[in-house]
Formats: sequence, structure tokens, C-alpha cells
Amino acid sequence: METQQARKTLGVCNLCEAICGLELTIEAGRVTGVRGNPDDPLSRGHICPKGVAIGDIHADPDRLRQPVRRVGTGADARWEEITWDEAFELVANGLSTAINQHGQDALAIYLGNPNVHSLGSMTHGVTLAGAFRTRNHFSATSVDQLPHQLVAHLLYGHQLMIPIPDIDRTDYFLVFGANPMASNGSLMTVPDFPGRRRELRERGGRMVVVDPRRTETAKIADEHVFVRPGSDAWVLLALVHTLIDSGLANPPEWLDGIDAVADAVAEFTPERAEAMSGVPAATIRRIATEFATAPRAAAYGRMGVSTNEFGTVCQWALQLLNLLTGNVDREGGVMLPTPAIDLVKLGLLGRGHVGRFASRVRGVPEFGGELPVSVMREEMETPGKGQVRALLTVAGNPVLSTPDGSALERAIAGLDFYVAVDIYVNETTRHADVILPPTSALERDHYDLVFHHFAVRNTARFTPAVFPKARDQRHDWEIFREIGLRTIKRLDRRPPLRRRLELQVRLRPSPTFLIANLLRFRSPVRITDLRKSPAGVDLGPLQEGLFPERLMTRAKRVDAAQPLVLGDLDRLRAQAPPADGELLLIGRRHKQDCNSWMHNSERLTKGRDRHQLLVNPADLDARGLVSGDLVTVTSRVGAVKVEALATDDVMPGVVSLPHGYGHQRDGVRMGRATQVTGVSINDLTDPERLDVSGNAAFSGLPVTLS
Ligand SMILES: Nc1nc2c(c(=O)[nH]1)N[C@H]1C(S)=C(S)[C@@H](COP(=O)(O)OP(=O)(O)OC[C@H]3O[C@@H](n4cnc5c(=O)[nH]c(N)nc54)[C@H](O)[C@@H]3O)O[C@H]1N2
Ligand SMILES: Nc1nc2c(c(=O)[nH]1)N[C@H]1C(S)=C(S)[C@@H](COP(=O)(O)OP(=O)(O)OC[C@H]3O[C@@H](n4cnc5c(=O)[nH]c(N)nc54)[C@H](O)[C@@H]3O)O[C@H]1N2
Ligand code: SF4
Ligand SMILES: [Mo]
Repeated sequence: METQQARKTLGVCNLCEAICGLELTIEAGRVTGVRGNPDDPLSRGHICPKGVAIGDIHADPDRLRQPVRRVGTGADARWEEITWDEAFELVANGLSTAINQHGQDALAIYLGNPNVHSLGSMTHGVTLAGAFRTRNHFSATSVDQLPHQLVAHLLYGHQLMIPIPDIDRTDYFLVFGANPMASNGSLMTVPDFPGRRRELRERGGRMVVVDPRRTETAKIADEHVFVRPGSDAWVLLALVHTLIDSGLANPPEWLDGIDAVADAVAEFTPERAEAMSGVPAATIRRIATEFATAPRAAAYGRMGVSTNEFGTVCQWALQLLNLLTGNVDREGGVMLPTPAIDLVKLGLLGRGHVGRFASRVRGVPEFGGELPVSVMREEMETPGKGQVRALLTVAGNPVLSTPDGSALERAIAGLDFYVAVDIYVNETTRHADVILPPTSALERDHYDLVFHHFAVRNTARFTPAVFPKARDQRHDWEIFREIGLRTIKRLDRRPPLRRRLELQVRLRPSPTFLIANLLRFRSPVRITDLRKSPAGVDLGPLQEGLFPERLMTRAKRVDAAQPLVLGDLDRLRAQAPPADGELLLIGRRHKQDCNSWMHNSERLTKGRDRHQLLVNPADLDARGLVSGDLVTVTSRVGAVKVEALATDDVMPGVVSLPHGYGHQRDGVRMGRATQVTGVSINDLTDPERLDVSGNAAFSGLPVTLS
């Protein structure tokens, strides 16, 4: 039991990739104070508005604490609390019925973003998802970082071998389509980005940002370059072209295929890039030279160049910039972290594979056993063998977070059975037959199995649960175990005994037990060390010189000339050039938003509206519109009505909407969030627009305005 007396304890924020250490004040079972923990060796006291709001989730009366069953549909739906046992029985019945009647692919699984922020999801959720052996396995990966994983797999031999900018030692930081001032970094766990940026400047280093919007990050850069959305591949290939053409390349001995790359990029000149992108040829040449001649340089690109039509080409070209200048695996360049529990070294996560099977309807290839979520709707709606009839979502909201969400919503509403593991009724889970709510993040132990792989410094930290698990609550891993073991028992075609036993062995022990054991293998720290130093243990700066030994490629060499990437250049050549009066839609993130799901927090949603469509004043003028007008934005798949806000922070021809808004759907109330105005950008985005990896191409979507 919690006493009334205030106590201080250490916690961890799991709301974004920065994984900040927190110091919490707890009174009467509530969080009454949150600050960044200055003793955390990685986050160094950093905190952002979302971290301050972490207690709001725990205290939120709208957060589910008991399993619920839906009674009725649409606006008439009611939620009825049921016992865990009833809930698990319903779920095991619903899932096994679909599989028994229609085969294993009849079950679709969607894993949302918070899975990677939960230890129990990483240890048990992934095991559960794999146990069902469905081809219809989807996740937020294919609306996010899929090109990074594909390129890491192709170049370095493992999907998780993603070199991270060594921001603390670099002299030149080249950033494409990322806004760490708002996002706090991604595929670069970089808590206290503002502080690290300041230190870069104080060292005399330079930061250059290429983005169609003058973002918070662009504003504190040494240079900001506008780029036409979706055209970055031209600019990046022209940078590679210039490096090679001007003899600036200085590649490592273990890099092959440079001649083939030189041939492939020969026609991608800075002049052609300028015509496609609006970035002056002279700027491209200058940046190439600066990058190649800086003592230590790191090129990095995130959402803006991952979720566009050429995300894979972009991520490949970014790696080539780093490779050709000798900046991969080198201090101040881009480097591989060496986490205490290294999922790559331990072989706990597959290397990735491409095209072992394809989606049934559109024939899109899988990556690493997953299909792009952009095909999920058609797999639900198209009749035939393998049609999806049942759905399991864990910590996700694909109705707001994936392309053409409204159409997906209709498809989900038509399924035979849907179970969600989520702490809220959201735009997606409101269609579930049963929702199973796990404990909240503050009620469970945490060790970050994922983000130490992407961190700008090697550290390790174990954080015991801040609050005890309330009576009759279940941890997520307990929920996964129960779903798995009960459902498998009811399958007509049960997996062989060996696999059933293996599943038992993997689902029974707690995540903390598993972590403690993993820390015994080739790890610099044991769990006892981490328990003694709850602020975290510093394992030092990133180490250089891991390559070629660490490479998981054939003969431990990197082949730059990847057929899959070079084969996509024809499609790039055919890309439409800028057209008069075109408007291209891009997304944006705000410091106070957390994808689609923290709009219940009052402290994050009070104050000025921020959901508006940003439009360049010239584009409003040209259409006889003024700032504040309610405008209709139309794309191939849909239309939304939203207030326009004039700003020359977006370049002419570009409009911007944040994602994760649009909580009012057929007047159904889903907590406080429903009062937050704004529309869903994903009612406009197009599931037909894909990168070659299968990633959704959100950026640069053609729209019209009226
Ligand atoms: N147009 C456009 N679309 C985008 C993006 C974009 O930039 N533009 N960004 C994309 C990106 S990068 C991502 S990652 C996706 C995110 O997309 P999703 O992962 O589909 O959605 P989230 O909004 O993160 O919703 C997370 C859900 O998890 C629940 N949740 C929170 N904590 C827990 C927990 O501990 N356990 C469980 N079981 N549930 C929990 C929340 O209640 C919420 O319902 O959106 C993508 N969609
Ligand atoms: N506060 C907050 N932080 C978050 C999240 C959140 O929702 N809120 N979400 C978390 C998640 S799940 C993720 S994946 C990360 C994402 O982290 P980031 O990628 O850093 O965040 P975004 O704001 O999506 O940045 C994308 C940038 O790309 C630009 N852009 C759009 N289209 C193009 C283009 O075609 N070319 C170029 N060059 N730029 C383009 C946009 O203007 C924007 O500045 O953030 C994480 N952190
Ligand atoms: S930057 Fe903010 S949201 Fe991200 S981990 Fe730190 S406190 Fe949490
Ligand atoms: Mo993400």
C-alpha cells in the first residue's frame, strides 16, 4: 500500500526513443512531480513536456484497468467490464475459431509503436505474434523505419545494424527530413538533443538541415535548405555523384561495388537534382565538398526521407555518403552502439529477409516476416482463401496511423472477431470485441531491449516498477502468455509438441528473469550491478573499428551495388517533375503530441490549437483564401476540412498537417481526447503509394485545396 507521505523514486520515460531517466515524486499513489534525472548517464537530466505528463496516463480515469467486452456497434456501443478469465476465454475462442475455419492466415496481427517501448512486448509479445505463423503480420514498422532496416540488412547483413550519428563527436551533421527538436530523435536515441546541438556548435561543428519546412530543428541549424517533398533521392544521389565525380571519395577497404554505383549515379547530376528538388546545384556541390572534407561527418535522415516514395534509395544513399567518406564505424561519423544485451550478437532477432512470400492480393513482398500495413485493408476485404477474418492489435491505432485509415476502419468493423491489447478505447480498438488492458508503464519493470541499439552513447539501466501492480491487473506479458497458451490448445491443427513446449518455455518466465539471464552472456554488467545503480551505468562513448569483423555479410564485406536499390532507379527516373500550382502534403510532429494517443492529457492539450494545415501565404493568395479559412484538402483517397494557417515556414507548394489527430468519429466519445479538434492526415494518405521496401509513402502526397 502507498502511504500518504511523499516519496522520491527513479523512473524511466517510455514515450519516445530518447528513453529519459526520470526522478518522480509519488504521493498517495499518484505522480505529483516529474523531473529529468541529472545522474542518468545518457539523458543527463533531460525531460520534455510529454515526460512531465507521464503520470497523467497512470492517473487517467479513461485508461482501461479491467478487460471490457463490446456490446452493440457504432455510436450505440457500450463497454461491459468482464473478468480476466471470461476475457481470455472469449479471445481464445474467437481467435481459434477463425483459424480453425479459415486457416492461419485468417488472423491478422498489428503491433503498434509502444510495443518497442515495453519490455514485456519485446520478450513475450513478439513470441506470441510469431507463434500464430500468419503471413498477415503487420506493424508500425511499415509506416516508419522499414527502409532503414532493409538497407541495414542489405549493406551490413542485419536489419538492426543501423549506424547511429556520433553526434557528440562529429564536426558536420547533415540531416534530411528529421526534426529532433520536436521528436527528440529517432533511430538516434539522443536525449537532450538541444544540449548536444549546442556542444556541436561550441566545438565549431556545423549542422545542415534539408527539409521542406523550416522546422524547430532547421531554425537552430547553421544552414537550412528547402527541398521539394519526395525529391530527396535526387539530391542524395547527386551528392553521391559529386563525391565520386570530384574524387572526394575515400572508402574503406571492405567496401565493394563502387564502380557500379558510379555508373548508376552518373546521370544523377546536381543540375537534374535542382530541377526535381529546387535545391540549387551549387548548394549540392558545396555540401558534398563540405561533407567530404570535414574531419568527421555524419549524414542522417529520418521520417521525411523514410516515408516517401523512394525511402530505400534515400536511406541507401545516406549510407553511401557515410561509407564513401570513410565515416562509417568511425568516431564522429556514424557508428554501431554495443548494448549490454546485444540482440544482434546474441542472435535473438533475425537478420531480416526479403520476398520469402508476398501479400495475397497485391503481391507485395514481405520483409522479415511482415507485410506492409498498407495492404491490410485489402487482405480483409478481398474474398478467397487466406482472407483475413480476425484481428489482434497490440498497442496500435492503425485507423489514425496508417494510410486511408477511414477505409481500414470500415474493413475492421466488418471482421468476425477482433481483440485489442490496449490501455485505451481508441479510434481502432473501439471496434474490438474484447479489449485487454495491461498495466501501465509505471507499473512494470523496464530494461530497454531496443533503444540501446540506437543510442548515441553506450549505457545500461534497469528500472523496477514504480507502482505495484494493482490487484486483478495483468502485465502485458502475462496477457500474451495467456492468449498464446489458451488459443493454441483450441486449434484443430495443433503445432507439434516440440513447438508447444518451446512456446511454454518462452512465455512462462517473466521478462525481468529473462533480462537477468541475458545479462550473464558476454555482457559488461549484471542485473545486480544495474539494481545497485538505478540511474544507469555508463559504458562509454560508441566504439569505432567494429567493422569489418562485426559485418554479417558474405566474406565480411559491404556491397554498395545493391540490385534491389539500383533496380528502383528506373522508377525514380520516371518521377513526375514539379508541376505549376502543385501542392504536396507533408506531416509534422509537435513536442506535446505522442503519435495518436496522449490527447487525453490536459496539460498536453491546453493552450493554442496546433492541428491546422500550414500553407505558404503565396499558395493561399493564389486560391483566394486567407489564413484561418476552413479549407477542404482533397487527395486521391479522401477529403478533410481543416483551418488553414499561413506561414512561410513551409516552402511554396507544400502544405503540412500533423498526424495522430481526428478523434471525432461518428460522434463517439473516447475520453477527453474527443474534445481535441483536428483531422486525421491519414484520411488523405494513399495505401497505393509505397516505397520499394513496402513502406508507406506519406510525404509529398499530391493534394488540392479549396
Ligand atoms: N501520416 C503519417 N502517419 C503516421 C506517421 C507520420 O509521420 N505521418 N508516423 C508513423 C509512425 S512513425 C508511427 S510509429 C505510427 C504509430 O502508429 P500506432 O502504433 O498504430 O499508433 P499510436 O498512436 O502509437 O498508438 C499507440 C496505442 O498504444 C496504446 N498504448 C500506449 N501504451 C501502451 C502500453 O503500454 N501497452 C499497450 N498494450 N498499449 C499501449 C495507446 O493507448 C494507443 O492506442 O504512426 C505512423 N503514422
Ligand atoms: N513529440 C513527439 N515526439 C515523437 C513522436 C511524436 O509523435 N511526438 N513520435 C516518435 C516516433 S514514433 C518517431 S518515428 C519519431 C520521428 O522522428 P522524426 O523523423 O525526427 O520526426 P518528424 O517530425 O516526423 O520529422 C520528419 C521531418 O521530415 C520533414 N519532411 C517531410 N517530408 C519530407 C521530404 O520529402 N523530404 C525531407 N527532406 N523532409 C521531409 C518534415 O517537415 C519533418 O521535419 O518521433 C518520435 N518522437
Ligand atoms: S524526450 Fe520526452 S517523451 Fe522522450 S523519453 Fe524523454 S521525457 Fe520521454
Ligand atoms: Mo515511429
